[in-house]
Amino acid sequence: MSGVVQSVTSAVSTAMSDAKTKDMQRNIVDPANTERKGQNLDYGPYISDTDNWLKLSDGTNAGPSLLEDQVAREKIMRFDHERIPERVVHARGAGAHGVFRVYDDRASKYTYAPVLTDPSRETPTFVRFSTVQGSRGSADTVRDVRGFATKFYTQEGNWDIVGNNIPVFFIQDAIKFPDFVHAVKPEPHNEVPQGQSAHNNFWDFVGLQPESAHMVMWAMSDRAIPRSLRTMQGFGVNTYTLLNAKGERFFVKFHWTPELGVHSLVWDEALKIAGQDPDFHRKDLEEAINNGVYPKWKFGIQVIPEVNEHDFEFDILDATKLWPEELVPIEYIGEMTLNRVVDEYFPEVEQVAFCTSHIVPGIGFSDDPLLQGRNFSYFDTQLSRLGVNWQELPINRPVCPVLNNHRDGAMRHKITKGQINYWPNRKGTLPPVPVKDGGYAEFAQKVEGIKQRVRGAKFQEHYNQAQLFYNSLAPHEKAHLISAISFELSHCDDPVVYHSYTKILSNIDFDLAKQVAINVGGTIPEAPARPNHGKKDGTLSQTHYIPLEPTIKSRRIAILVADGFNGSEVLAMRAALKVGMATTWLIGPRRGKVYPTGQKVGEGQGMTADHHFEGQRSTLFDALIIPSGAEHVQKLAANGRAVHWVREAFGHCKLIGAVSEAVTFISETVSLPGVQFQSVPGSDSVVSSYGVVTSGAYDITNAATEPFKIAKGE
Ligand code: HDD
Repeated sequence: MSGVVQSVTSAVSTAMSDAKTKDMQRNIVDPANTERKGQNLDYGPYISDTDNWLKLSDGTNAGPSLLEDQVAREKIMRFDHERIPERVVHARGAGAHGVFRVYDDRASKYTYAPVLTDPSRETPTFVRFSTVQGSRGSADTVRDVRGFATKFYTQEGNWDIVGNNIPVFFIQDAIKFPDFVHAVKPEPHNEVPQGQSAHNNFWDFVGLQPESAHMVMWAMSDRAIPRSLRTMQGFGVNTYTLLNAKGERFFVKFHWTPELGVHSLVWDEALKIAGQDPDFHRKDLEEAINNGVYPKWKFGIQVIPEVNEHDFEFDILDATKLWPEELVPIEYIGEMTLNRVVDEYFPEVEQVAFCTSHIVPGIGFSDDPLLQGRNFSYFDTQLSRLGVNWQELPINRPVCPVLNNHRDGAMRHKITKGQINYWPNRKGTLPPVPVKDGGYAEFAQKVEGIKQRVRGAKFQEHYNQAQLFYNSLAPHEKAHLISAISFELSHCDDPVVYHSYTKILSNIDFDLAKQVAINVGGTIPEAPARPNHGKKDGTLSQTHYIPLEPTIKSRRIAILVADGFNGSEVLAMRAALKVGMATTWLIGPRRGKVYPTGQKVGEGQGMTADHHFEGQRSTLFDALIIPSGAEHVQKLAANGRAVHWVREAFGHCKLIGAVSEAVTFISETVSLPGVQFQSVPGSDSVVSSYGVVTSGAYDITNAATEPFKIAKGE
């Protein structure tokens, strides 16, 4: 097998991080940079009029339109066919380009795949994030699992990790997928609901399918309402294998851990944003990349040598189970940075097609029954979405040359020269490549068994890890989870459903089951269906994933003003926050000019408010600052929407900064429940509880170099 390593790595040239960018450029058209004088028809000629259908007219009366008008017919025909079938799941998505690099060659003890072992390589990647249930036009912030699909354009071909932001799945065997998806998707008789699982059929299904209990806990946790696509973990979910140069095989799970930590919205925010800005997540991704705050994830692997496959109380090939980190630690071997937004949505994000079966030498499958079925399904679904030649589309084609004897089919782009399109042939054209020269090597796995429809013995246990997850949550996370299940079950109007789900919950935690049953009017269990084992794993709570260095990078900070605010203070704050790579947004009584102290309204230079109080709500920001200025504070206090802005931000646990007169505005007018203000002896500062940071005066002298300090609480 060492020959394989040598030949594979020797084929590796220097870093090719821009290989995919260059490849895509072959298809990029830039209307701002063309020698063409203007619009032309698809077959070439210029169009002289694109607004009037050719008619038989005397100039006064319109007259009949003529079918001979190729300009009109081409325009309408192209429009009629703009849509392709949307993905049956994960229809709504956002994507970006990036690069992947390993830190060193430490993974070579597990694999000979250069993408995972060669630190001199920078592999181009494309990531598509998605929600699962809703259709293409649904909102971004709905409660749902998020897809996290990564395409690595390696020099050996494309490798896809088609993962989620949750490490486990609803079902164990792929044959159940159509049932699960039918149950979660809008109900067939009325196509309700859109973008959520809060309906009878979903809860009916999961109530009768206990293997989904673990995943349901995750889906009802804060993981399913992420603050940003950039602050989610990613998981390959399925068990793959790695093959090393000695021919040894290892089971592996893939992990993405975000640099900025794992953060979620609160449910009330998620609900409101779904209406206020349904594109919140895709815009956030674009905004961060355009501002140079490139989303970054560490890439980790959990590895189990083949000989240890059966050492665990769960089956390591069961996708409803995770591998607890205390048993199998994550080894971080590399990182991915997303650094380029797409040029055009449809050809890139809509046409990208992932396949779990797309792996490169050094990586293999396992007998994970969910993965085995997925390998068929993705490859198959692309045929109905994109047609047989989908792998030739710019976003899907590999950066390495592709040559074989596949031919023809609808929309074939490639033109292959020569007389030969079969093997073997008299000229020896395009022979298969032996393993020693880099050909893909399947692992020589010994298999024996009886043909039968079964699942492994350990696949029968469904609750241990659901308990582990629930036990590991922080108290506020548990409270959120209980509210989430209660919200969903409250939307079900068939009592059978909430009775059956309460039973499932009493297998996980008695108090959880009782609380939910009380909330939704379910049957309150008298005794737990099984004892809670009480074990915990700190890595399962998202509070475990905070950034190593506290940072305000990419945070959206609203500065709330009315006319008569302290202008130099605002300028200084903005400069300081910019140093910290946060973005600031001036929110005023109207969009456009607002006037600081010393300038008359309607006169003077003013400053530009980015939005007015109604136009953007507190939900769309991470923190809020109210500068000083007696007049502006008086006006804010008289404006119900401005007062609501602050109350709502407080209710969503946002940090609130207030300076001088604004402190009184907060303490007296807004009167936040539970917030106590106390003067600091010997200074003009006032401190308060619950993340409200106030100051007697803001020192603007060093502001440009010293970021405004926004501390959590005091
Ligand atoms: Fe799937 C899309 C993730 C199980 C069948 N899936 C899809 C996407 C993601 C996942 C992220 C969107 C890809 C994109 O952005 O284009 N799916 C998962 C995960 C699973 C999983 C993490 C469990 C480990 N999926 C799964 C099963 C089946 C499918 C068991 C079928 C047997 N999934 C599909 C699909 C989709 C898809 C129908 C729709 C569009 C597509 O594939 O390209 O084939």
